[in-house]
Amino acid sequence: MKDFAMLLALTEAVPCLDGLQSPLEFYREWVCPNRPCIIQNAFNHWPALKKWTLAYLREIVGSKVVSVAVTPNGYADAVYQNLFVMPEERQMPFSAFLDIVEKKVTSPSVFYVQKQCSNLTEEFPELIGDVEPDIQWMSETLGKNPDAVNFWLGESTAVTSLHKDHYENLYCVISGEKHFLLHPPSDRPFIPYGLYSPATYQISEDGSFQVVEEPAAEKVPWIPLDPLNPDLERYPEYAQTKPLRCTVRAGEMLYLPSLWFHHVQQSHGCIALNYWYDMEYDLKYSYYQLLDSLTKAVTLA
Ligand SMILES: O=C(O)CCC(=O)C(=O)O
Repeated sequence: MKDFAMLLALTEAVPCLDGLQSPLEFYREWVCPNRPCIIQNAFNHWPALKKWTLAYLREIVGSKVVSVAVTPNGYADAVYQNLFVMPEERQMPFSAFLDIVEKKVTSPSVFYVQKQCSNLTEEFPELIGDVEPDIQWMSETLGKNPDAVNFWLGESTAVTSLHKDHYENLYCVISGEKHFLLHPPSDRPFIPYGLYSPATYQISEDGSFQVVEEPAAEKVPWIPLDPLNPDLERYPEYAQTKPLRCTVRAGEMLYLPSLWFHHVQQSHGCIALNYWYDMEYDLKYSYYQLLDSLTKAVTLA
């Protein structure tokens, strides 16, 4: 009899494929069972792999004013002082951002281009020709186009806190590497959530940051736990989990299934793109909702 983890087809490591499968095979082996994998040689044909150096980006989009997430500590969208704190969204020329990444200019703050509003198509349309507006085999696998194509470039101190999304995510690293810490949706009972008032970092004239609360705004459900340094006295249930860790290197693509919890770090100046395809709100989603409700009922009891 297979145990629970086997039934969920989980393994100790994230499996690696050395090339593409047919859409049907990919659907059967990965999307339907909700299993992550790393795919090599999936986008060797993209000119971006050779072209996208910081110097090239400076030449093509350096003069554009873009949105950059700025924080004092590298954590944008994370729980801090019992608030859900979002970054200062600074509008700045991309070249000024690159000066910071290339350490031509020093700043005590942490800068990350990470706006998840399809910023590749919205803010950097000049770069689309070096990649693709969708991943054709995935669009065929899922029968839809991506909702967003996001461009990520930032400092090694920028961290994405543990969270999950309702997207089938194809995460492509163009240069550098990304370090993912993953939990399957079935770990939900062991992952703490709280409801936090939203706030944003705002920089003062003396360069220090203030956390400014938005009192009228709706509270945000978020995970207060840092999986790199979990407070097991406060959240003892988390000790029952076994996170999967993987590094996605330049030229590799991570298939991160919907509802998987992820925490992300990166090498300095890592350039990446991801394609977010909305998940199917099917039985898998309903089961997750059920698990979420049962967890809340037990936690509140
Ligand atoms: O690359 C990152 O920092 C975060 C990526 C992420 O959260 C996502 O792709 O959903």
